[in-house]
Amino acid sequence: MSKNVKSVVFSGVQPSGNLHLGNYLGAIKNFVDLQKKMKCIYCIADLHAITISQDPKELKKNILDTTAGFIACGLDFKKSIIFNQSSVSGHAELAWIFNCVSRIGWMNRMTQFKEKAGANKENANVGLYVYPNLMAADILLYKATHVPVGDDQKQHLELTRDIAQKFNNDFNAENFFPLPEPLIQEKLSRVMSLRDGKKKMSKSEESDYSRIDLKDDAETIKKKIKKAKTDSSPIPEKIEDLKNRPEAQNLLNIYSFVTNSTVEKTLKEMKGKDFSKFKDHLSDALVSVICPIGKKIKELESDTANLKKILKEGSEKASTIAKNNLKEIKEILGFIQS
Ligand code: AQP
Repeated sequence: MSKNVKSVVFSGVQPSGNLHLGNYLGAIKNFVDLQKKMKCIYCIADLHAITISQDPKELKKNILDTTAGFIACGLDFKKSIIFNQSSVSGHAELAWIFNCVSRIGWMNRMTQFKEKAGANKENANVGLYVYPNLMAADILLYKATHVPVGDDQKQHLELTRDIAQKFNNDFNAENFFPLPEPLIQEKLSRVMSLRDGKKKMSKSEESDYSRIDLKDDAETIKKKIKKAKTDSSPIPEKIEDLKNRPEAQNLLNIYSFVTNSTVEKTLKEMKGKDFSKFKDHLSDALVSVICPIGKKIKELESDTANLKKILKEGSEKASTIAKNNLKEIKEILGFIQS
């Protein structure tokens, strides 16, 4: 990144259900750390959420709940811009422009579409297919330079860089869009499902027992961890011995991350123990990190007027930046602006 490019952080979370441990450890925790160092813009990605069928009443509630979740996790709406995506029309406008820059071949490589569309691809909505172009628009509308995301979004970030580069080349606009860099948690880039260590923890997974929600109370967390899938072997001594034990690896990763330790140290401490014993330690660690956040979310959710006010103020700030950048983009494209 050239020295005179101003650092801007952008990221978003879909209001497609309750925030969970994966969203927190993989993304939102990083959002909070970054706001101490850089200008940050965080959106509740409601336009992305409708790529999967949503009940309008439920969606409205989820947008406010996600806003409460952001703040409860430590985002400061005075310092960072927090808003919902659909209230800034520039996201949809730039996404259309990028639909005309991006290539079908690029879209066809996106693994998230393949996973989410499943076997019935022909019946998937077009929005789900071009989701990565909207994500590129979200980021580049603010000329963001850094994007904190979980490991699952890495491929979409690479596509964003391709789109930025192609736009700059096609329109002779050297360095107009920065090539944004992903900021991925090194120690824990992907939290896996508690039911299947090969699948990521996800809001839309049917079983509640597959994830820890940030609003889960202590009892629920303990119950979910107790039921979490493991295997019959005890905790090994060496990391190499976790190789074909994805569920064991996942629980040890989570424990090490939330206790600010490393997997090596955890193995030293826990080697030879049964998973049932280890799970008690894991539950205690999770309860101490998650329950205070859940309590705060519930408090914030009770004042919807306040949450709407926060989003309105954020949307106004985001719109000002978006409008200025879109003006430049339209000039580059040759549109007449009245
Ligand atoms: N399991 C995960 N581990 C690490 N990071 C994760 N993220 C999501 N799941 C994990 C990160 O959280 C941010 C917000 O994600 P999102 O809600 O916008 O979309 P998603 O990645 O599709 O998350 P879900 O929970 O799986 O939602 P649904 O089920 O609605 O699709 C992103 O930075 C993501 O990497």
